[in-house]
Amino acid sequence: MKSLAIILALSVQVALGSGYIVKLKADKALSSDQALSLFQTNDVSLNQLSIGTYYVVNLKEVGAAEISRLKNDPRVEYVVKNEIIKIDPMVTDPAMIGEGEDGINDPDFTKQWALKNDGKNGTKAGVDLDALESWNVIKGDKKIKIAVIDTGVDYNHPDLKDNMFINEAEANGKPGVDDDGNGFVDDIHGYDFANGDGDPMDDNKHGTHCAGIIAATHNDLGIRGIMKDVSIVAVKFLTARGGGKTMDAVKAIDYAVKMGVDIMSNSWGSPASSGAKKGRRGEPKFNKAIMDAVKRAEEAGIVFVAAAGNSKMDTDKTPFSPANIPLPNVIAVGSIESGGKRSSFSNYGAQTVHVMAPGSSIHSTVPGDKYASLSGTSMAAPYVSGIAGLILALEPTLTPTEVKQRLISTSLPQENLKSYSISKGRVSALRAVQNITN
Ligand SMILES: [Ca+2]
Ligand SMILES: [Ca+2]
Ligand SMILES: [Ca+2]
Repeated sequence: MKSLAIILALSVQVALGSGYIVKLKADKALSSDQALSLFQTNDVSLNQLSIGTYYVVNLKEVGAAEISRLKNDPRVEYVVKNEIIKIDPMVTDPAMIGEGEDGINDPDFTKQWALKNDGKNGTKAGVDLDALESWNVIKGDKKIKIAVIDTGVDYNHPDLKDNMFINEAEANGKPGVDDDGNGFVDDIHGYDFANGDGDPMDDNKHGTHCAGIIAATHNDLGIRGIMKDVSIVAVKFLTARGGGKTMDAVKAIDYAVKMGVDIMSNSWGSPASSGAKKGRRGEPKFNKAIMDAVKRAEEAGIVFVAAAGNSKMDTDKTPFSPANIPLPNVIAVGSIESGGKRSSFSNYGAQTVHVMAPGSSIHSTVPGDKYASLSGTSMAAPYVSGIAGLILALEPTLTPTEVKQRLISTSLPQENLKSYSISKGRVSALRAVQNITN
């Protein structure tokens, strides 16, 4: 089954290319005659989302004159590339092993320097999220829903299954039937927009790794998530190879809004300028379809956490999307390593990266009852999503802007990190939940 899914995903990408997204001004779809006259091809797909009506023109090459004709049509709001967005994780050496921790049974907890750094094996004691101390204040809440928007999640993983969101109407309903009437068939744990079905099983490993960072169960297996209690909604739009189409990302965000999540955790992205047409004044730097979707999340009061990217670049100069979309609910996360320095791969930005969190040699869950260490801002982002979850578990009425401000103002200032983010330091779960700002 798994190899079949991979082959299908690949063939779809090759056959369709990425094409163009055309957003209509009206919320109503065109008749088939109208659509044919507008697009002059039948190779289009309609997406009616809460944020409007979108068509994807599935042609690899659309000429400049054709784009211009579409843009100038009075029915069209905008035309943007349905570009492929990617993840960029880096596999590293096995995680360092430290001493055991009293009262903690998860055997690999000692590899989780991000939660408790004992200073062994070249790490620096105390460079961690103060997780143990924060759990004395709050351990999370099952009511907090976090969408992991990624390659899917292995919802059967023994260290994850207890913290997966369950859509009860679908879990107790009929296969092939949209039992809760939300427009998505059989979405028990979330949805798969890469393959268009209700099964967001992870066929990569990236999404399962991110989910474990937030939500691995505190038990006698493997590792611990930064939250003991939480509900993970698996929203897949990235394929087995870790790439995904812009339109599918938009659909994924729209679905997560519909499901009423509190936080979206986004460990993906691309340089923002690639979506813009070069040399044109007034052209948006960010893909407008993605911006619309994030704006919808903002209007729904949802925190949108995003990885700052792994290109060692200053995002004040080279913006990264979606992390640097200028909306108040967006939190851009850079990465630090276990010695307390910026991870060598991490993007940074004194004005555009909000906070820094552990992202190097992070041990977490991967599909098939396994664990692995990965590095990237992809790993730092879910730690911040989880801390945002702890904050909201304790203070559920905070707005996304307040959660973001809390994460920035309670970060521990660090001389060697001060030029890399607005926070000038690194996040601490304890300081965040106790609102310690000194
Ligand atoms: Ca459903
Ligand atoms: Ca069903
Ligand atoms: Ca565990």
